[in-house]
Amino acid sequence: MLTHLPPTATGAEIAQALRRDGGVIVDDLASDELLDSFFAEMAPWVERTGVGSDDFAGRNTRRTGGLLARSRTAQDLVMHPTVLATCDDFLGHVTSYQLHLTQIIDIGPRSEAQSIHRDQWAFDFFPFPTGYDVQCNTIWAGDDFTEANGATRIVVGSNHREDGLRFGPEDTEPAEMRRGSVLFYSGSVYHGGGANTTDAHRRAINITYNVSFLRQEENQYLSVPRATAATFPKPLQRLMGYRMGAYALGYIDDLRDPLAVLDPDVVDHESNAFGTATQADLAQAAARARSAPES
Ligand SMILES: O=C(O)CCC(=O)C(=O)O
Ligand SMILES: [Fe+2]
Repeated sequence: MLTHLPPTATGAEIAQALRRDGGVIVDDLASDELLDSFFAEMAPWVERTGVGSDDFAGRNTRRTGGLLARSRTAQDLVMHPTVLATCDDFLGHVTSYQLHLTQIIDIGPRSEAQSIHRDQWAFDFFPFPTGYDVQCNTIWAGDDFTEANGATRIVVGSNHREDGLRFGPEDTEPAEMRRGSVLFYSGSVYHGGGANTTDAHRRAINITYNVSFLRQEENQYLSVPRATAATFPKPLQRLMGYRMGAYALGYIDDLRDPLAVLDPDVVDHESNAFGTATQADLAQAAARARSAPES
């Protein structure tokens, strides 16, 4: 059974449930007002989005991305303190994490279920060790999620299973939740969008985060015009990927911090472990990564 936690749950509590089950619901974390203004800002973009071109994307499902470029309110979801506290804990075994993708998933009336998968298969099916998580994902319910309208289906606990498995709907549980609640799920848990057997749309907001040493699924540097990104708060710019991943990943020209392209006054770059790391620090980091698994 999927656990439900109250909106007051801490990042540590959410991450603990996530490590155990691969998915957990936090109820009522976003207000109706926030969601109303988000969907109003996004409406023109959703309207002109076409349906998916294959079964996985959903032939009756519209996926509208670029949320940060298109909606001011999206920042409140992307940077929600409870979400970031959960990512801080769940991905605490790496130097930094980043925004992976932002997307409204609107499953149209009378849609087939999506096949059950792991989101981390996006990384060219690399078989990450069981227990070594590279993603912390959210699906916000933009409408009440019910089994009938296509609530995301989860194979609870499958984050501990081997890679490459196939599951049917009978192995899954629907993440039923009210509008404004959010499903946290790992990149390693088997899941999929449910079949929508109703005449209404099922809207979700999928916002995911991944370790900075892997590539982003939605390219934030190109999805959000640079002039727009330059107006964002620094922590959001960092989260979008204007930062070094680990010691040297993503620097510009003369080893400069990539944030300098948005703000020429930035000269410092975030300190990160390896510049000054001793052998003992490195051994400790390696041990942390190895023990992240089932701890
Ligand atoms: O729409 C959903 O509920 C889940 C979608 C999903 O898992 C995906 O597209 O990777
Ligand atoms: Fe997925």
